[in-house]
Amino acid sequence: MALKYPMKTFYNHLHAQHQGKFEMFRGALVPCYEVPARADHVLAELQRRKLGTVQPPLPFDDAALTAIHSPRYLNFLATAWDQWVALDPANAERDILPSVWATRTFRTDIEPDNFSAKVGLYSSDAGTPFTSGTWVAARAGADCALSATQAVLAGDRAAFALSRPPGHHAGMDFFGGYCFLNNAALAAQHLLNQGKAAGIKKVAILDVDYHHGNGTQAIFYDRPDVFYASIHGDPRTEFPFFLGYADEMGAGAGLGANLNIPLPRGTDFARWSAALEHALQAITHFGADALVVSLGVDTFEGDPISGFTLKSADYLAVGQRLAAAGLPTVLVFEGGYAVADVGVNAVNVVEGFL
Ligand code: FKS
Ligand code: ZN
Repeated sequence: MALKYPMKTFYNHLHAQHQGKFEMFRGALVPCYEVPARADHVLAELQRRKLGTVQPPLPFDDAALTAIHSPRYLNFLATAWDQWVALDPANAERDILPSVWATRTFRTDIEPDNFSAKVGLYSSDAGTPFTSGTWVAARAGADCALSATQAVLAGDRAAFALSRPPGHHAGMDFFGGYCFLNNAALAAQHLLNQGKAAGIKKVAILDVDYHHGNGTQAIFYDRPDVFYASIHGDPRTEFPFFLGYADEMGAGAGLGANLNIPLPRGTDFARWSAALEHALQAITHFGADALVVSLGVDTFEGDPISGFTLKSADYLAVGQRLAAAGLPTVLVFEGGYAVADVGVNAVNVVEGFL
């Protein structure tokens, strides 16, 4: 296949180190949906179609992480597994799952000594197991997002960070929704921090994952230099439930730099692509100099945990429309749980873009 230009994919070669066993669902532990095979399928499909080059990430130092995440949260992530196993050597065979949280009226300025309390302080749900290899995988995933950003800063039209665990539910100081480090936020901030010479002053994040990227929105909510736009399942019925409503438009200096387009379960591509048009027009109006796409393909009709009805061929059109925005673009892989189709769907976006 003829390529107008090659696209670099930065593949997280350590992603399979993060392999949760179970997530809590309606009082039972059920097998995780966010499995290593997801990324394996995307990689295989990229290679099958020979779309660009696949490479491991470059190593970035922790300063790129502290631009988004708090030091005490990063310290927790880096040490959590050792603390867990120190409680009981038998814990080495069990994942960490949160079970207690600092909800309204509780203090969050104190990090308790109790390990379960620490897990609760730094998390938002019991669907996100932390495993022996979670930190190593998430850290390499951040390097993928930063490497793809670096490629775009160096002049590439676009680059793809192919990694898991995903990122858009991770906040400044909490994990949840299968996410630990917010890869899209790291990419956006890196574009701003390193993009001065390239004339990058404003960045847009377009989140097309089925779920609202509550972490990303919250990180940039009061910022005028990062526009966050998201098309997602209505949080009244869909995860993450407590953020992602249409009346969230940003705060303070960031007022007007946040756009949520919640859509009902059952939404088809006609309605979804009208929302995409709306979001991209808002991004153009904002005057973004670069684009980060939170690329989830759980909008697919066959997705087991989502409610939209996009078909595989639709993702080609999505990629074409993203490219037509004409911005330097970092694509960051997020959700998509129809494991057998996730490769075709994600790579259709890449191919459509090219
Ligand atoms: C299923 C409950 C599902 C959690 C859904 C998390 C979605 C994660 C995602 C990401 F992109 F981050 F991976 N609850 N029994 O797709 O948004
Ligand atoms: Zn999702």
